[in-house]
Amino acid sequence: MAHARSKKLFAEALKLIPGGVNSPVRAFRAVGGNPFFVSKAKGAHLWDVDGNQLIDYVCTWGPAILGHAHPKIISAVKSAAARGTSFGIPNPLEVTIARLIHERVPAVQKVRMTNSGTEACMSAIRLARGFTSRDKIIKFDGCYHGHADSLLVKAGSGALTFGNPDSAGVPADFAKYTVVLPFNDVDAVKAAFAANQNEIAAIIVEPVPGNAGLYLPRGGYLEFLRQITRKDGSLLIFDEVMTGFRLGPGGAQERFGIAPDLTCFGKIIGGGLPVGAFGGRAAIMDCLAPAGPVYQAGTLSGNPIAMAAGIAALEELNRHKGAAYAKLEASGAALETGLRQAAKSAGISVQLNRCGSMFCLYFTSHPVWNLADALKSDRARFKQFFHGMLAEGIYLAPSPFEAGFISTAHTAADIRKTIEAAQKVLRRM
Ligand code: HOZ
Repeated sequence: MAHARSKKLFAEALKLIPGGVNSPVRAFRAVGGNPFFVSKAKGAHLWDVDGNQLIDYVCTWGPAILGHAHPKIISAVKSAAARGTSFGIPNPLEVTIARLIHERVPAVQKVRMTNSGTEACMSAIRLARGFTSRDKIIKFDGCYHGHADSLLVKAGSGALTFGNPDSAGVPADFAKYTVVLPFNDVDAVKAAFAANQNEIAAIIVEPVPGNAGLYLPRGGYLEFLRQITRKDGSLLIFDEVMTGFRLGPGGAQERFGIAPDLTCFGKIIGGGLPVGAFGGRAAIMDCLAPAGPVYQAGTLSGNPIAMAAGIAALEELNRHKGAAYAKLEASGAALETGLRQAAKSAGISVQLNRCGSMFCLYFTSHPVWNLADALKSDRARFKQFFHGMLAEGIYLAPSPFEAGFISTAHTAADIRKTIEAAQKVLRRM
């Protein structure tokens, strides 16, 4: 594969942009080498500036669930843009998207749009604190809820990959209100509530954590979080930035049958444009300004182009009575089976964790249920696998601590090609 153009662009980017990228994991530091620069994307495929074509399992870190440049989204964006790019005063599309979200996720009675998942989680935390008049929050190690100060404590994603799960620049006085616990550990949560009685404003959790690879909640764990928060008078916040509208029309909360008090969204609801949202019980949401005392705002929040893209994505996903989700599930299952078999026949121990169209391949013989398990996986092997797959035209997330995403545009042939590439690469390892 030729890489000269990407290499040249990255050298220039390094002079002008910190680390050469606008979001850390894109720099390939977890796997070594230079990132490639994309010139266009269509369906399940990317083309880099050197003309290489890749099957894409990053899907812009989740939003491209319908594949890249979906015609319905492109046409919605074009016609919205022709009517104006931003108004700073309500537009009808904000009401449409709020209704669509509420219809698919009934626990979200009211919703406020933001510009990113980070903003959504940051604002949901402030709201939980304002509503409960309590300061502390519980989060789980390896979970990543964006880069707001109180959430960058034992965080996943790039923070974990680059060895700074506790970021510099976060005052200890802010971090002290964040109680960090291992995921899937019931006793740790019970002990934290016992030690902080009437002090916990909320638990924030990715119901299926996807920022330290991917691991699933053990049976009954999410139910337990629901019960203990309800009993204590604290709130349960689901960060569904990745899982929302992906693990089913109603996200992880529908899949696992849990109604959280607040939910954070991002990624898919913007159809590939910068959008986040948080919503939940009306009584809580009405504490937000201007209805209540908790302040939150944004010039570009509810932006008409972003709303049009999000509406098109949500409507398209729900056409044909759930066929999109059935296809995502089938593609996920086929990829899972193929990758497992490829590893087995190469004699390599792996854990293939999958939930619907999200997956992760850890190089370890031990099951992965939390961050400590994930950290025991073999990162050198992952690097080898990543680069081997890239050379075969398959783009996986450039870190052992990120989830892979499948879109409805991935065909059976794409999945087959991916499995064949994995067979070849794993045999050589
Ligand atoms: N936080 C995102 C992955 N979990 C990465 C976003 C990006 O680098 O584009």
